[in-house]
Amino acid sequence: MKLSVAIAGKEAMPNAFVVFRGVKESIIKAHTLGYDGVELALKRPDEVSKSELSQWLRENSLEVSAISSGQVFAARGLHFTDENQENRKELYKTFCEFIDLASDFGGLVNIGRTRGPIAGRDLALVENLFLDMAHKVADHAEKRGVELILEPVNRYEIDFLNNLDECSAMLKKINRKNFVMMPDVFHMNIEDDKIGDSFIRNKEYVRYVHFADTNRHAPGDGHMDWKEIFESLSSFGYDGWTTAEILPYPDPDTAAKRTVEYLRGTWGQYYR
Ligand code: LER
Ligand code: MN
Repeated sequence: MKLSVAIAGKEAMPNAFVVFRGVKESIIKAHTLGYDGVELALKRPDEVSKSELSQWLRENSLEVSAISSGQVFAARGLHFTDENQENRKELYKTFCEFIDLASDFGGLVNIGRTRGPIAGRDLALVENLFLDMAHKVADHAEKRGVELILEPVNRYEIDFLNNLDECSAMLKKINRKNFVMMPDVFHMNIEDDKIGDSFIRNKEYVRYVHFADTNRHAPGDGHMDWKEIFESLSSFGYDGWTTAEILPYPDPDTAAKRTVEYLRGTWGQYYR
């Protein structure tokens, strides 16, 4: 498995779930601390220059693990299940540009809270709005060789697609090769039955994983059953990214350092 950390630009909202801010500084820190990659949480596709990003990654022997889109929802209010046509156009344009960026960096674009809420509407209507946009972005992603990773998110953040089973059912309906899943163990701890069983039941779609402890602090700082997580993931040969998407507690440097020490230390056998 490979280890990554969630980062954002300097202008990211205070509530962005990232450890470091400022893309260049974050890349240097991630490399110094011993990460293999960074996940870029972007509000807008033009927040980073492609040439600078390549240079910083090259200088620090780091990869982009994925582009994440939570800030598109949190900061700009755009989402897949919006009925407003102007907003849908803006969301589609943003996703196409994220996909273009991912075709050079990492090849994966996340859909977390950007799926949008049900918000009291008829579920069939919401699903149709979601499926319509899902196919449009999947068409563009297919041309660019990019995969879309749908993330189950807990009920306190959004009321649509909360656990892995619900997400798999949606992915079956979408039925596109490049539409897969990004489980986040923080959300799974709230929504799924047994984390290990749920990973195994839904293994065909598991493409990328977010790591945090039960309190959303660094792995090892809560009461998550990491043995169950590593054993279930490795039981089906998962060898992809594990990205720390944690609160910067007690401060960003300590949280990022503790993550590396715990995962590469206690669970080092999975990171070779
Ligand atoms: C939000 O809680 C989260 O986990 C993000 O990765 C998705 O927007
Ligand atoms: Mn997440």
